[in-house]
Amino acid sequence: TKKSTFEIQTLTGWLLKQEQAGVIDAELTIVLSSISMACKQIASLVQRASVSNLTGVQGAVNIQGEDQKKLDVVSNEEEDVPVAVEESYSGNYIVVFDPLDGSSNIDAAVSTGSIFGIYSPNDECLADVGDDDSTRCVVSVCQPGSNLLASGYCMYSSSVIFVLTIGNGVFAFSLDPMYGEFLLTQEKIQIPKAGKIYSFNEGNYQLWDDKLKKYIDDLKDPGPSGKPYSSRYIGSLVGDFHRTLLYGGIYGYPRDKKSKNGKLRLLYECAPMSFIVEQAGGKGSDGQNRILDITPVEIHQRVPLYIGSQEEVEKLEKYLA
Ligand code: P6P
Repeated sequence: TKKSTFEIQTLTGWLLKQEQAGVIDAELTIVLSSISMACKQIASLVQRASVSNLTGVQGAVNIQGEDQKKLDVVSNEEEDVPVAVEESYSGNYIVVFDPLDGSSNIDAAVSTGSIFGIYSPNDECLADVGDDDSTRCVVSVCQPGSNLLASGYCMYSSSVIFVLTIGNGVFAFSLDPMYGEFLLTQEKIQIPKAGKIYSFNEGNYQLWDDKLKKYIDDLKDPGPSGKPYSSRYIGSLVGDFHRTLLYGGIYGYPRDKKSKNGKLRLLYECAPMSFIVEQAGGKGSDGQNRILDITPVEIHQRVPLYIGSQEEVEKLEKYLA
């Protein structure tokens, strides 16, 4: 039966319910509300990019030497967001985030997304993060993804969808532009145990190791059913992951001869997505190890990522063993 508007829960209402139930505390409620507000602002910027001349490159490059899009810079406003500094850190939570993942898609209006993860501070300092930040010790993110208290993403696509887990299942909230509110649209999402969709950038095929090539070749074998796997790849982790979460299958960004640890970042891409997928009954692996068991030793550490339906990830792991 169709719910009346009054029954439909807003994200704000849902968070307050979780707080009343003692699942999260007031501070985490505020942190999550702030993140959802930031995502609404990024959604507005992304959807108006072409008309507000915010497409194209900013002209600078990021810490990895990649061209920064204008929207990368705007979405990641750091001036007014103090980097947590050990001596003055006072909050109880650390937020790691990728403000606009897949931003190379912006100019073609293809899905992009923001990814975040929330930890309690660890008592260790990760490391000096570089000369210009030598006075700052980035407060403890050197902990495995299994310590995540919450993680989520906001996908900017044909609709704007905020997907969140606080450790009791995966929930999706769709932005209703009429109210400017995220409304609960899916509860306790479960990823299909298997799915015949694989999402890899096969342009790198020649750079992959032979075991992986064999895996991909076998997915294309029609087999007794006469139906091979389908390939779907939009070059945006959030969009490719969201489709995998709902339809099943596997997304992979392998290591290759060019990039010995693959391309994706453990801390603010692979671990948050792996927390979500495990909460939905799926798996996140680097090909051998559970992503959530890996402790980062460097903030921008890359790891290979294979994530999706349990049976599909386990099948991949067998090929790579
Ligand atoms: P490639 C976007 O740059 C990103 O970080 C992910 O969102 C996406 O899945 C991947 O890289 C695309 O990388 O090498 O296939 O263009």
